[in-house]
Amino acid sequence: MASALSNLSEYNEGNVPSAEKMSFGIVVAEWNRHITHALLDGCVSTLIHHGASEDNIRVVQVPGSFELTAGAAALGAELRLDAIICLGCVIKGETNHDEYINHAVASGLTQLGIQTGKPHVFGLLTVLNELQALDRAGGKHGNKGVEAAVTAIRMVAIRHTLRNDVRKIGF
Ligand code: RBF
Repeated sequence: MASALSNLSEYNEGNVPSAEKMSFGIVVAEWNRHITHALLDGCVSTLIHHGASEDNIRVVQVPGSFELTAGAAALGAELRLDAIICLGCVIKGETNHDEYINHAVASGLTQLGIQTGKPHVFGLLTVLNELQALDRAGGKHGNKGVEAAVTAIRMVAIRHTLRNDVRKIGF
């Protein structure tokens, strides 16, 4: 298993563009709050570490992970944001609820990304138990909120680069 071999949150800082002029929305689920708020802390501190201003980060809380897509759509409709990051934690139980929620969020965020042309980052832990979640929310596998922040910054920078390239070419 790749994630057992490395802590993916130990990224190369030099490869991350400046987030100074970028704006971000973060939608965070309240279910498994002790996990999701650890993701949130990692995410916000990483955005700020890379130059984002607190004024350009808007956080919205939704009841559960299933509501992440609707929360992202509402946030994107109200504010001009460069990227939206969704954070949640779905823990497998005795039933298949986790599969329905996880698939709904994955496909909802994919659709929003395509419809809006803006990055919608999937920061949803889809774990078998609480320990796996803790390992990924500041534990031995790093903090997936940090990785979500880096992904958002990189995707916004890619869009900026593409836009500038197209202008230069003259399309
Ligand atoms: N939301 C989560 O974010 N994480 C969970 O682990 C989680 N487990 C759930 C288990 C069941 C059986 C149900 C019905 C809901 C669960 N939810 C969970 C809440 C879900 O994301 C959503 O908020 C509610 O279903 C209301 O739409």
